[in-house]
Amino acid sequence: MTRTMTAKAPVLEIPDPKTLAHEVLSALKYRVGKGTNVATQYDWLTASIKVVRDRIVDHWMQATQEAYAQQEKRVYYLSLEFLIGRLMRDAFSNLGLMDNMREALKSLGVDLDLIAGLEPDAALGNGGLGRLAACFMESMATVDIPAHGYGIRYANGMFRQEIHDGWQVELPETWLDHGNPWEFERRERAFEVGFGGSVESITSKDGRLERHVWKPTEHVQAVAYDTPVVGWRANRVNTLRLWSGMPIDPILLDKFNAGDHIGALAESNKADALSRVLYPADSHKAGQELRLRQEYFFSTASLQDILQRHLSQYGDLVSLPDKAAIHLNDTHPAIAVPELLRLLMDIHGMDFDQAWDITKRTFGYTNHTLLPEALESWPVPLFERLLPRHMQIVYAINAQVLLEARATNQFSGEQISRISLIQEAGDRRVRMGNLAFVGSHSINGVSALHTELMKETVFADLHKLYPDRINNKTNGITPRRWLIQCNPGLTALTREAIGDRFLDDIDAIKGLEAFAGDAAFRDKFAAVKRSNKVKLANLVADRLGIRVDPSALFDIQVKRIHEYKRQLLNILEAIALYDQIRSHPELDWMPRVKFFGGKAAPSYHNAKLIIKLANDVAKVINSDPSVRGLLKVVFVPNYNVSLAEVLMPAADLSEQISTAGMEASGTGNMKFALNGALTIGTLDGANVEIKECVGDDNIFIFGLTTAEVAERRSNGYNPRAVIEGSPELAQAVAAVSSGVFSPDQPDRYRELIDGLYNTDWFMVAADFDAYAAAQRDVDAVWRNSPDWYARAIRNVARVGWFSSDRTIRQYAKEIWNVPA
Ligand code: 26V
Repeated sequence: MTRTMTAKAPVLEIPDPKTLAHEVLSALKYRVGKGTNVATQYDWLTASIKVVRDRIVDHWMQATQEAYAQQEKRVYYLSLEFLIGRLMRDAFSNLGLMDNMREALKSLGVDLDLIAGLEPDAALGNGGLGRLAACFMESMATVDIPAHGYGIRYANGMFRQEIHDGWQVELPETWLDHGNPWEFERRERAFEVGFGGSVESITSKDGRLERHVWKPTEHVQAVAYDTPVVGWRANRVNTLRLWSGMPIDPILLDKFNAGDHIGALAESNKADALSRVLYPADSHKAGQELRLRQEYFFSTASLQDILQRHLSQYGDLVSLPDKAAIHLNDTHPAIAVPELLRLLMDIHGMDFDQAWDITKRTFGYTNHTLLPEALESWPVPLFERLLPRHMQIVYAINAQVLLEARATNQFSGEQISRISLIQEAGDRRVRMGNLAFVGSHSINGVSALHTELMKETVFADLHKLYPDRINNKTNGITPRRWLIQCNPGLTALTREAIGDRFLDDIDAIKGLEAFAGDAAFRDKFAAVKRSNKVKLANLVADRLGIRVDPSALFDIQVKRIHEYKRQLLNILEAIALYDQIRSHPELDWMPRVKFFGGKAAPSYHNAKLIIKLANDVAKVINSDPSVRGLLKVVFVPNYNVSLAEVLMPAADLSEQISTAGMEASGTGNMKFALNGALTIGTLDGANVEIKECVGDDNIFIFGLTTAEVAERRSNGYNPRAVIEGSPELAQAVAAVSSGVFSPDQPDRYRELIDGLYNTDWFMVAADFDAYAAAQRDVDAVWRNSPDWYARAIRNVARVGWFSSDRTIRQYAKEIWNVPA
């Protein structure tokens, strides 16, 4: 049956403020158990969420029943990270309740913005990969795809960052302290998860091998917690199902009774550890056993759930690929490939060939990084000890793949060894990227450039063997959170100019283009930008005591701190500019504030040093009277989704300056542009496509291309000579190395400086002059304010294509084979 014939979700009915106020009061009384006289702000928050959640539930059940009745194919998105942030505004806005709810709360003496600010940020992700999963969940609901997200309900998400004396300090994040009013605990939806043990082979009477039985020695259970995900105008409500680890026997009574009180709790602690904490390093493979346990824990629970749902509806598993598309968000759930084979063969009695065919037709896999240090692989001995049956299955898959490779007669021995799922050089390891690749019918990159590089580098040999599997799906962002909600001023102005169609179809934002030449509109646009900058300036004044001028150019680089993202290049340019301002006070400098924000992996030494440098440089520049306020540097602590919602609308300039070839896509670049910032960036990741959309005149591109980076690296790049040949850079580097910014410890940055002089793998020196020149071009355009805003408006008008609705429709059509 086609979708057009299905009954639609209930018509979106918008209750008046009086009704809502009544519902909030009732929720406060009956759900929170408080009266208005004793209610805390948190209680009001909980009551408000309960009211909106109740409304969501009607749409949710309808969508679920509809998917069942229509036998629709479902999408299952497996991801170890969902960086969803706060949900209340999202829900109010998507249900069209924002204005009436604000008024309802006001009538009760409650400030919506105040309680919204108390909602904890669900920080169940590191950065780009996790936030993409959150945007995808919202877009799948919006474009009406029946989908479930599967992940882990970490008790402690991404750590909270504080800056003490310029250094990053990590504190535990405890988002569940006040409970989680959004979720539904499903104790009955629990699956057993085993680890360790051995494999028994069952043979028939005539000696034929019949099946394998895995006998794990450890058992825990995964319990489901469901959070509804509301699409725009509540088109559809989908489910984010997060697993929590629980012991099967909370207390081992025999041990307890024997007096071993600690031993009695051992199982409970082990189960608890599985969903305790999110690994905070997104640039280095974790290597710890607990991480592999987490990966298996959530993969098997999700697959058991999917198979159970499918079996109860269709009665067999042969039809699985027709009714379920399971997507692997990076290799973190790649263990699901041998796990599905195990379930199909060992539990449901299929033979390898049939199970392998079903597996490949069911899975799709997205690669999010080419950095060799981030590609997952697990030591064979660890894999074998924890998952002995999966090890056997990996060998069986490998035998099959290598047979296919050899049969083509196209591969040398070296190529065959690169195709193998087992890395033999050094210690033997299971390559999770290769496993995800061979077990999927589609492997996609996240920008055009990244996808081409995948074909040429990590997956070159597998691409030759299976040439029709790699495809591109350029990332996107949800315009609901990243425009409509976070930038109400620009949304209102856009509605006034071009009407409401862009709210439902972001392509219609193209209509703004016509206003780039309209002086009155440009003034209004500038006024919106200014008020967003005032909001950021106030936040910085409140939290850091730093005063910044909202009429200065707001230049922002916010993202994880990593050498390849080159925050160091930006800091060195700030130092060079500082030097210029002091040595040429007679010149007419354009006032600028450089904002930095981002977390460093706790074990990433150089990244932490870069944070300290940014703070040291800020301290010196901000307190030097000879700068006359023309340059300020601000490091905003604890960058997260909620802060991004303040930063993106306030930016004039978006810094996207990674070494070409190293940033898979970037999504912050898209958020900034949609909010009217101009980009200064390299030809890396999705910047390439942003440039194509906005046009060369509306973006500042500089620096080496991917091919030039490779060429410089292979032709004996000499950073020392480059530094010595650039007076500005040499001066900036000398200032850092002589302790200008660290008088208390002049050699603090020696490692960073030595790295620059001796290796400079990330080509900071090679790109410095081009970057500094591009920054002076920025100043020149900024000086001519009408021209600047015309370009900013063109950015907004031309980046509708980077909506995650577009991305999701492409996945639906080209990978999942579901209507959208
Ligand atoms: C790796 C690991 C290794 C083990 C510890 C935990 C952990 C967590 C994440 C990762 C992989 C991170 C890859 C990643 O975040 N890639 C980013 O994906 C974005 C969405 O596609 C993309 O925009 C960014 O350019 C890319 O860096």
